[in-house]
Amino acid sequence: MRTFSRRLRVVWLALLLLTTLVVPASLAQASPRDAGALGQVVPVPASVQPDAANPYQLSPMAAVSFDIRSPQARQIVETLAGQLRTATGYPLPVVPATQFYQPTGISLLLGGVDGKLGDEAYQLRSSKQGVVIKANAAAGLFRGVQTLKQLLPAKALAKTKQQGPFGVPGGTILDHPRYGYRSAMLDVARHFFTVPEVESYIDEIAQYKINYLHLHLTDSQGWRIQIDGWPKLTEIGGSSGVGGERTGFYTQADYSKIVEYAQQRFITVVPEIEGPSHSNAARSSYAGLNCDGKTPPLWLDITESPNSVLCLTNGTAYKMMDDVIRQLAKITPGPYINIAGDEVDKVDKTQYAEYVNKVSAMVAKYGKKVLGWQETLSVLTKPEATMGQFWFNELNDDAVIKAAKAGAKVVMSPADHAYLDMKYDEKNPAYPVGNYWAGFVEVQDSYNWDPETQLAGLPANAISGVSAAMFTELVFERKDIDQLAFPRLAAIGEIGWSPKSTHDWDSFKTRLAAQGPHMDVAGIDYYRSPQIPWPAR
Ligand code: TNX
Repeated sequence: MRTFSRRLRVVWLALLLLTTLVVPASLAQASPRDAGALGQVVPVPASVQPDAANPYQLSPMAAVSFDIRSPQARQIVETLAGQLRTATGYPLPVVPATQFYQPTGISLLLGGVDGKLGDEAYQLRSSKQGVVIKANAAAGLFRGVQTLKQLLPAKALAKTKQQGPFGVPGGTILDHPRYGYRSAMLDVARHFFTVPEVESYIDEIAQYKINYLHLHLTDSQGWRIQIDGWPKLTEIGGSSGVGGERTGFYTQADYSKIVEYAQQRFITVVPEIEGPSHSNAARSSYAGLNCDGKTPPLWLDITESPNSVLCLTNGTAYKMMDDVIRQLAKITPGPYINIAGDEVDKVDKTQYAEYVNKVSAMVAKYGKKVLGWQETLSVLTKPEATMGQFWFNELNDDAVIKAAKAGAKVVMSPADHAYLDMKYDEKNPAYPVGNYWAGFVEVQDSYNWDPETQLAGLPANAISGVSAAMFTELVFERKDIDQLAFPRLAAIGEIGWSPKSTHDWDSFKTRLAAQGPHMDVAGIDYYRSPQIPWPAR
């Protein structure tokens, strides 16, 4: 990253002083047309007060400044400045600012936002003098910068030099999330995705204010995280994948790299370990995980394996899970560990309840909170300590509602709206990519639902958020992830972030269309759904 030497900074300050006196007014103005409209943002902000007569135009003299008290704010502006320098060709020095003094340009400051709105809330004020983003914490500054990037013309973020002007519409945005948990789930078990592939997905989801990355690390087709003391889990269990393709695993150092990369984008990683079902890969690795003491062959099919369920009577599975949870807890700074527990028709009911409660206790013992799929909510002895991820109606509705009334939290990811691995329609994406067991899910289907009404009787205050889930049985390449996630992830992101009162398909599709060029410059290979009035390329 470019740093700004002290001498250059002095020269620049002198220049700035000079130009504020002599730059003609015409250079400091953007026409509202160039500036676009405040509020053409996804997710739509909680409140927008346009001041069309007062747009900002990024100038060659602009500085990008950070609250002198916040090293994280500095990191955020360094990244932003780096992204804007390429296309604009402006020097955009990174300099400190205080509440009392901000150099002309873009400033990130702590404070000045109602503390009750939380760490992710921010205020963005844009005027001829500059853009000032304020927040209670660095997380809010980061979210505000995502909004700013959407308000700038896409070309300002291009990877080659562009002609200005680079305008930002004038006015004030005050924004904060509806839900504190807005996740993207990525299944790296069915098909493995490398650290750089996951990192590029993190960059993409961050643009839509997603704040959790849920990694589905194990399943019948593969075990993807190295566990000390259990080397065969990755040697054998990591050597498979659907169709024998995309095999591999993360060392704990790789995993930490992902965690850190996500953290820098204010995204928290939630690791998920499948069990007691979906466990063929583990069973193939260790004989002790099988009640007959024999390892079944690796499972490469897209369907669930006939040998999916761990043996729960000889103690080995619990010994392994204790090691797995302890080690994961150590390398996971976020609060949650996901213990899965889904699709357990073949599991003895008593053994299932014992598994869920024992593994939940391990998670608590190692200082983390329990997340699991909705099935776990049927058998929990401590629902108040748990968050269940809802994925399908009419599975165990009454149990989900009962657990929620007893204090469990619920994350909503209904498959017919929020499963990103579903196809948009019969032809898209083209065969063999994408599933359709929950039906085809066009962009409008992913947008038109509400977490509060998805499951009748679920208390609204039990809902902690939403998750856009990408299972990968039928997702083969990195570009397939883009095609499936975009633009539907933006729809789920908006449902999780924006106030319910702003929910409106016509507004969403117009705002989403305006973001098409931004996705193009970000290199997102999105699906050009015919439902969205995309501008021509
Ligand atoms: C259902 S969602 C599953 C996954 C599959 C997915 C495919 C859930 C808890 N179980 O095992 O991969 O559908 O869309």
